[in-house]
Amino acid sequence: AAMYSGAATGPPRRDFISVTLGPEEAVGVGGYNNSKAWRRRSCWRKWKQLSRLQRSVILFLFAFLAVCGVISYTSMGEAWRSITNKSLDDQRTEQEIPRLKLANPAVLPAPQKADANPGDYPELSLQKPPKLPHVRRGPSNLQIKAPQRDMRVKTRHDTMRAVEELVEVDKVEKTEQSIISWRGAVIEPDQSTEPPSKKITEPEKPSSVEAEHQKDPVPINERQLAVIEAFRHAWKGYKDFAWGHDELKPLSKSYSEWFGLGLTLIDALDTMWILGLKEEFEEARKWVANDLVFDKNVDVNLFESTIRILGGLLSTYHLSGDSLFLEKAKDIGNRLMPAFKTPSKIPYSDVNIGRGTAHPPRWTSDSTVAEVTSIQLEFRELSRLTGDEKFQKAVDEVMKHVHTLSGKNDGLVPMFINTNSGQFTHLGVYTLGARADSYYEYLLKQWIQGGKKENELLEDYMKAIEGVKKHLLQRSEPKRLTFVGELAHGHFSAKMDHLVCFLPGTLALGAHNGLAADHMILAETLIETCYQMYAQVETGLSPEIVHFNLHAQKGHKDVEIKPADRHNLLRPETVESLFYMYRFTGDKKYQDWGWEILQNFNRYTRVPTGGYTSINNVQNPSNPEPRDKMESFFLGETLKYMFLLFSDDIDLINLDKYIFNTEAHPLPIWVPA
Ligand code: DMJ
Repeated sequence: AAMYSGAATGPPRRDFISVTLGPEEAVGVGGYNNSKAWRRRSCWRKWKQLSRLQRSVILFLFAFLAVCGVISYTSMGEAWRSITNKSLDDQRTEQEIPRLKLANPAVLPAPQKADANPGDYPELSLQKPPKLPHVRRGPSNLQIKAPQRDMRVKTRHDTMRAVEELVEVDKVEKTEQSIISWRGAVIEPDQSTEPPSKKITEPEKPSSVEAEHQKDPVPINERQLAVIEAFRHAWKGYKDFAWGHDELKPLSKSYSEWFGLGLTLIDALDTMWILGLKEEFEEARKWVANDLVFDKNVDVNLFESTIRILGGLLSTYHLSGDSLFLEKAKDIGNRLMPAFKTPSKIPYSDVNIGRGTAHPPRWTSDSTVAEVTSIQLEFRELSRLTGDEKFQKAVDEVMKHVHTLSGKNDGLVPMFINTNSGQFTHLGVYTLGARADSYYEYLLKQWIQGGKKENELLEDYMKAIEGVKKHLLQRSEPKRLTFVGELAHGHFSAKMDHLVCFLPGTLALGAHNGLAADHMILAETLIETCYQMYAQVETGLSPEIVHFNLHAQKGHKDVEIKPADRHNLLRPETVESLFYMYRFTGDKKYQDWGWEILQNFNRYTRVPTGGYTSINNVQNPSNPEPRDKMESFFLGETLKYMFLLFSDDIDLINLDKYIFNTEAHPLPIWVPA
């Protein structure tokens, strides 16, 4: 800036100093010359033009300013330092907080989720949400917020302390973060995915399930929203008319009791968690905490209560981290143990969980093969979690025994086993349907659960699939659909239960885990058949049992239905297999097929006042004859698999980390891939 510019007012007077500091001023006096030499010469000339007095005054002023500068430097230094530190701290604090927030969801898993505070919860949305820190999926009371931290510091000492704290916080938060797994499934140390023997002594070892990379939540799509709507509708019926009872009777607006243990509620717990139904989960949790009592003089079926209750509680424990569910699981697990006190150690079908006594059905001392061989995933997991080997021992013994039994046909097992002799009975009938189905499923799944080490299980599974190929596969007319029939004393029957439709999913799971590639080809063929069991029927819903036409007949489809078999119980098996097929192939046709099925459930089984009902006649769209019962597996399995089928998030129950029990309750794989 010019202290004075007299260019327009005549010749400059000597009393004034003119200092040219920039090009603008030079331009103002005619032409731009900003060379260093010119400027140096100009300053020197002006200095020489000053009087002696003027020069002395200026020199004095410079000297005075220099002294003042030195004096003030010492006292201002401290102030400067503190200001500088503070502003650095503030900068760091502002940057660090968001960084910490991003690195850590500010929602940390709590050891005792029951006491935790409500936290954030993902909104159901069709839009891609803004990038947010990972938020645990699931009810918020099972989450606790990270404490608020005042990062501002006043002194240097405080600054250092704050830096140390930040490092500590970062460390703690990284540790805490490492125990959050997919979408909020929290694995506590005692949930770690180590086999039983290791778990007991090394509870602190985090599993790779826990260390899973946190990803942005995948938004929920329209079809998933439709599943949520269906679930809510079903839940409304259950809540209004059957709360705390086993099954809803939606038409008579009442309930039925099987074990008197709130079966639907327990079966649905992890579905609510996966669907993100916070309020419903909360309410159900309260019922489990306050009203679920196993000390009851009641006979329960060992298999059904294991897969639905024990399985449901264990998976809910894993997903939520809430120890309430583990406590309840231990309780029911212990109460089921008397079933194994038999001469052969093959368990009885029924147990009185209040009295601690067990017995076979009144008319026989046989148990069903599928029942005694499809309780293993749950009891083994209970041993791993509790450190009490007795559960696993009991069920492993059954498998070992069945492995050695004669009476199999190329790996295919009969349907009954005697609890006294331990031998198969009613020999000669082989099916993949009722009474044998999940034996095959659990061979593969136990092998996967245990880290693919138990060779006898794999051997039995592979043999059995060869047996299926050799004895039970046939093709129908006119569409040449490959189906799984039955063998009775050497005679092939073209009968296939809807239950058999678990098989494509299981075969695909095996192929995914490295088993023969032709298992996948068979899975693709069979799931098409299962879909046709829906598509070829008037309501678009499958009957309980179909018979396939082996010979082409004019006007006949592949699928024939007998009057006694034309009911539909809202079963899950086809949707279950569609889910596996979609996960492993990414072929959208499987989603489309599932979508058709959901729409048909809505069309023919939905009860306006709440709930869904089984129907008696899938062949009559104008009157499907509602049966007035909603099975617990509709909420436990069918809707859960629908939701997962429509999801494109492979981490929403990652199949390399979780294994579903036969009631669709996911349990951790002990040595995940
Ligand atoms: C469920 O309880 C289980 O899926 C079981 O394995 C078979 N039956 C029902 C569903 O159909």
